Amino acid sequence: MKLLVCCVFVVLACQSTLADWVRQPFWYDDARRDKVAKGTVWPQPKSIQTSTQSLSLNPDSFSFTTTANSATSDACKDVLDPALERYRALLFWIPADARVSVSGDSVVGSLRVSITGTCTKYPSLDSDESYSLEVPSSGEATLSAQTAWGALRGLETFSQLVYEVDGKHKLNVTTINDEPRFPHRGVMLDTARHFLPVPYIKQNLDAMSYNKINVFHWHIVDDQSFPFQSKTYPDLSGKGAYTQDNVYSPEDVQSVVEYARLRGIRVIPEFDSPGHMQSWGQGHPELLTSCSPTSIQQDIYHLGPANVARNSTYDFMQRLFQEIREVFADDYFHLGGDEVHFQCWMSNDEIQQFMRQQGFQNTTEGFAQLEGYYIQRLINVLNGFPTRTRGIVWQEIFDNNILSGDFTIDLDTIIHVWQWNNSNFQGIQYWDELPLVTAAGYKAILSSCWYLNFISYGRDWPEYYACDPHNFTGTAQQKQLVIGGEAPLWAEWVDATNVVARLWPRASAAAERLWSPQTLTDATAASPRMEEHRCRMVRRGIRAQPQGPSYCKYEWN
Ligand code: CP6
Repeated sequence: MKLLVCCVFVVLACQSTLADWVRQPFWYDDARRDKVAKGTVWPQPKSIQTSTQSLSLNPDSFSFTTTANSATSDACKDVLDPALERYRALLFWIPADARVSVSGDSVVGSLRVSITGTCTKYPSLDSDESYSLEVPSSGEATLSAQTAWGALRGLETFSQLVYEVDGKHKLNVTTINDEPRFPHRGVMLDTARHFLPVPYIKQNLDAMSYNKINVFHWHIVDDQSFPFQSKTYPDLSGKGAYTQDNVYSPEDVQSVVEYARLRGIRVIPEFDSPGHMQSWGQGHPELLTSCSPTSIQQDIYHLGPANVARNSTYDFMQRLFQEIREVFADDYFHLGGDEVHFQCWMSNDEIQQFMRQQGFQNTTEGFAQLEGYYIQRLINVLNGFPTRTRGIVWQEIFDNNILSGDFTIDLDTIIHVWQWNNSNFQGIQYWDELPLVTAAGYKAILSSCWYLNFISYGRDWPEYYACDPHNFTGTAQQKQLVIGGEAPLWAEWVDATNVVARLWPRASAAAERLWSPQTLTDATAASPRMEEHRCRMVRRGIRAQPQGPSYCKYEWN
């Protein structure tokens, strides 16, 4: 009897939750979603006025024109011209044989692009991405930006305004003034747990540009493999890659960096050390610390974190980083610094002796100081480069400094906050960490709440959408130091078969949080627009997964 009551209870409880999850939203019917979400923009612009008056585009005669200012300078054209070509293809997706003539309709004949500032070869943390866009009821549409990067964002918005009605490309009379809330809006891909072929990286760069994401954080190597092919140290990938087909040659990296640049995306390399370096040890065991057999062994080779006691380690890193700096071209370099286990260092005589020399105690605090010492020496390497280069480090480096009571890391280093606290992981909550990091004067980027490698049943993007990098107590000056965030996709359970669907459209939730006004928080209101955005990505060849029951005309493509 008890069992029966229990079963009935479980069945009822499950039914109600299932019903909640699967319940059709009010816009389930595609015709109704069309009414509320057609031609909507993701991420939502800062300011947008849309009229119900609709205009048509004529694929045969529509033109892009450029105003004779910076837009016609070589530096701007370098980025703008290929972008106009890409957006022409994205604008007119209705197949020629399904198009209906727009003669007699009010038509937007052209989009005039104007760039009023100067253009730089690469996007950077302080690039201006603002733009304004005007689609008037007659005459030509205009897009104005300070830089080519702003023009790219405006072109993306313009392309999203266009929707299909009965074989015609339509858009409404609209005025937009837009700029991002945060300058650092990233996605992190891990190509060490599984190799990701270059075409998949490029497809994700396309998707990033559809979401106005401007940073590709490339976690390129880790314990499991070293796919970066170095000219200086060929054994790193020669012995540390899964196979010699699974490597990124200098040309591969260069082509990814160029593909990203043309989309206004920075590529920030991460070469994680002194932990997570097992694969480096395959070709260069001398870089790593030998753990004594009695210590907790990190792997079958009995090698632990970098041997930070040897000058030769720093010389090696200096030469390798120099090569990396040249091929990646960004002003920032992610040094890692996460998850270092101190037991191996503790067990090694050379390290012990070095610590005594440095005056570090044989305690957790002492090892925290040792790691800080190592990272600061790498930052000194970056500081010595001909082109100014700054470091990004995972939060442990900052936490270690607090622990050891001794701030040794340069203040222009960015602290990357990734931890959280729950029953599965005991770290610091980001709203407790960000006040400390920013009070100490460091810039911060947030990832803790955007771990896309976690999956669960149902619609999970509203959770990502709810997270805000300014969700902590602090002064305006402290808030200012939080420059944005990144959605990381750790790849233990991700490879080329599932990377796109796992990332999109879930990363879009973080993209809107990082671009749009802070007051835009209602996920229910955003749902039809999200589904429209997902369907648009599918239409453009990005196989983004659905976010609940819905209809997308292009899902069979
Ligand atoms: N690899 C590296 C990882 C992780 C980190 N660094 C990680 C930790 C916890 C989770 C997922 C990923 N796999 N190098 C932490 C920054 Cl849940």
